[in-house]
Amino acid sequence: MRTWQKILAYVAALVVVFGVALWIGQTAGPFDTDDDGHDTGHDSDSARVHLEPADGHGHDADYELALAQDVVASGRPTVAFRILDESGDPVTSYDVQHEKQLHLIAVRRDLAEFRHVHPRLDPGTGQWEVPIDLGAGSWQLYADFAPTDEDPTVAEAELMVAGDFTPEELGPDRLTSRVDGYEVHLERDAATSTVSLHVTRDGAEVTDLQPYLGAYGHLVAIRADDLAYLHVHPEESTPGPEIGFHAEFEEDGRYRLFLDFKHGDRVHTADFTITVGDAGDDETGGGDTDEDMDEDMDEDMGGEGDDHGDDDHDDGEGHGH
Ligand SMILES: [Cu+2]
Repeated sequence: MRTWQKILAYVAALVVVFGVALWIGQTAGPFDTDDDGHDTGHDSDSARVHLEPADGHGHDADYELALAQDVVASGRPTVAFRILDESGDPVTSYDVQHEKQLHLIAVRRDLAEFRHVHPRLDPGTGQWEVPIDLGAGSWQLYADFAPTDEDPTVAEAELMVAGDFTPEELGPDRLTSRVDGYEVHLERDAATSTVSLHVTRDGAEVTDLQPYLGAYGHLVAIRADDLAYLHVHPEESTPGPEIGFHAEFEEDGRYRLFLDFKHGDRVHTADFTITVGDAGDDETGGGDTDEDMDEDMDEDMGGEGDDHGDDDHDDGEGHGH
């Protein structure tokens, strides 16, 4: 009996270890090593995902997010990179969008963790740098920027943060997020391509949201299948309790959404999980049938506001001097 149990436990442990190894193998593509100007034939390019912005910008030139280091230590590493144009030259001049020259989103590839920071540019070299609180794991970086007089675009790279970690399941759809004492409820109207978020605190509607980067909220959507990054544009809105966005989910699938909003002089991040397409009833159900699916999975989001506080309140305008 005991031997039988031991064997079972051993097999179960093997499955867990193998499962984690498999997950890492799937998500950790080949590193995109510096190749001294050789600008074609990257194996990792095929794994990169470019999703066109929802507002009809044409195809963008391909820009590369070239990390100074593909692997960093966990904690608060400084992430350094350059944006390279099609000829491999660093981009040194950017247009300001939402009050910054470049927005850097870091999402752990199981979509459990999210950071939104504003690196500093050395305009002489085109090098961007920013310290980010990063735990161990594989992270997808999205640089959202517009080279001067060019269309806005997004360049991506994978960053490995050394150490042990356990990937989390995406879990069921979750349209209510609790963070820092706030409760934020998401509704999506597929017919009008709108997403609206309703913010309350202690049961009372929040009506004095503070502008953050020129809007009352910023929403990022990442598709779980391929980590595609979806541009979401804020609509004119009041300072709460509703924040409206225009979001066209052109591809079906499961998405994680991250909302940054500012209140009480702090930036808070709420997160949501939705299903777009026939796997869910959101096309017809109006997105209001989910209260029973809420879970307390968002408790662990509490610490993330600190990251925003560090990075967004003291980093100036994101450029050198
Ligand atoms: Cu930003």
